[in-house]
Order: sequence, then structure tokens, then C-alpha cells
Amino acid sequence: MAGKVIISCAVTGAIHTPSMSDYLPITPEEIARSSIEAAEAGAAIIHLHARDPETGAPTPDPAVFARFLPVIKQSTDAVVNITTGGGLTMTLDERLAAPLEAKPEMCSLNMGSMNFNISRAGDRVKNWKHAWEKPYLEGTTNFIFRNTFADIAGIVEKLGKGHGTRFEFECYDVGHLYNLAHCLDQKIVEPPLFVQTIFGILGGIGADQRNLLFMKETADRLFGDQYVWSVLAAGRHQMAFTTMAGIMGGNVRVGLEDSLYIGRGQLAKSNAEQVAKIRRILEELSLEIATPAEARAILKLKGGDRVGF
Ligand code: KMH
Ligand code: ZN
Repeated sequence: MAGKVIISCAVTGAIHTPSMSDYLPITPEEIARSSIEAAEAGAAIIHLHARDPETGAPTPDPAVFARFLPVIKQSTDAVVNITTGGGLTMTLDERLAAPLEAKPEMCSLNMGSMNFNISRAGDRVKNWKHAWEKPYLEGTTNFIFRNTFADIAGIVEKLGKGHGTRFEFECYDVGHLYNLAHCLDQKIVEPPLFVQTIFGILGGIGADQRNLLFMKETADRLFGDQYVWSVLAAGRHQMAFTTMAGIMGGNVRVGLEDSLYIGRGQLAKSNAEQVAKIRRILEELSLEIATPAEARAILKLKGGDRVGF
């Protein structure tokens, strides 16, 4: 398994809004179909948020998740990873409602409180489809994405200890790596740690190549062989950063949550298109793609038959 690259695909997220791309999956049927296509294209892990089927607004409603989770499970072998970050207006209890019902193999776990400014994400939009979109984005100039140490420990307690869920540790800056190292030191979290280093969110570390090296060096120093490294980068940096991660021995995340584009000025028509592109690049570089079973073994996951959906 050594050297196999795990491709994660984050299919819809809570950053992009329906007016930014007609290809963003919104309804449970669209989210299921897009996830299945991404898995067929080579994604071993599907990272999921839910949206209100009418308005496309991010929703924490477990009933909406329940409309696509079983469909994905029945149609693919991919690891289902549910967000605990939710959407930018949700309380922590709301963020945890669906994961606690679904008890998935994997959940995201955001490793620090931070500014999370996506107010410019809609700059190219000429016609807004829904009234919520513009204020949702503009409101993030005054938004703190809350993830205190107590919040983090509580999530691990409820989902990790409670249901055997393991985590995609979302690290948006160097300090988040140190927060995770503290949790490892305190035995709050257990290795192997799946560390998702994130570049290019306004409020986190910038998408500068030297930062990629710096985050990797820091993670190596803090976690040694106790971690599995993955990279995502926002917007136009997505493919370059994931390619560099592959070359450096890391794993990658793509998907319309992180970027709506497939090339310069060209909207991606599906999540699968992005998965196929990074797969093609990695295979051209003689790297091998991990299957879901290999991803489960690498990350020590409990298995797709031990979830609540
Ligand atoms: N939206 C990404 C930058 C989460 O879902 O918990 C990070 C993310 C957060 O995926
Ligand atoms: Zn997410």
C-alpha cells in the first residue's frame, strides 16, 4: 500500500452558492449522483455537506443527509466522511446533529477557531438565484469559525469514543498543527492522524508553494510517522497544490467544495471531472491511486458496515 495516493472528493461544501455554478450539486439526488460518479472516477473518500433542496443553502438537517447517505453507501464502496464544520451560520450542536445520527467512518474536525472570510467568493455573480446567498457571503467579514479546544475534545468524545468515527483533521494554518500535536500529546486523539492541510482560505495560510513545504516540514516534525498527509487548496490553486502534494508523497482532496473550476475560467461540469483530472496527473507521474479498501487500511477505519445509515 505504501505510496498509494488517497483521493478525497468534497462534493458540495458550504462555501459556494448556487448562483456561482449551475453544476454545484444541491438536491439529495444531485449530491448522491455526483458522489457516486466521483467514487467511480477514483475517489476513495467522499466528504459531504447537505443543502436545502429548495434554496441550496447549507443545512444541518439529518433528514436531508438521510436522503443521500444510504444511496451513496449502496452504490459505492467509498468511505463516507461527514462534515462537522457544517455551514457558516450553524451552532456546534447543529453541526453535530447529522454526524451523531449517521455515525460515519470518518468526519471532518476543524483544528482551530479562525476568521473565515469568503465575502469575495461571489464577485463574478451577476444574477443571484436566492436571497440568502449575498448576505451569507458578505456576513463572513464578521464571522469567527468557532473550534475551541473544548469543542474539539467534545467532538472526539462524542463521535470518536462514542461511535468509532475517525477524523479528517482540517488544518488551515501552522497553529492548527500545533493544536493537533497538543491533542495527540494529551491522548485526546489517536494515530494515524489524517491531516488535511488547507491553503488559500482568507483567515488561514496563503496558497504559496513555500507554505506547502513549511506545513509538511512542520507536520513531519510534530507527528513523524504518526500521520497521513493530505492537501487541498482553494480555487485556482487546487490542481497545482494537489499535484505537488502527490509528488511529495501526500494524498489529495479535490471537489466542488474547494474549487468550482477545471481550468482557467472554465467551470467544472462535475466532481468526477476534477477527480479524473488529478487521477490522470498522478498516474502520469507513476503514482498509484488507493482503493477505498486501501484507504480504510491506511487510516484504520471501522468499516462501511458499521455506520448508522
Ligand atoms: N471547506 C474546507 C475549506 C469542514 O467541512 O469541516 C474545509 C472543510 C471544513 O471541509
Ligand atoms: Zn467541508
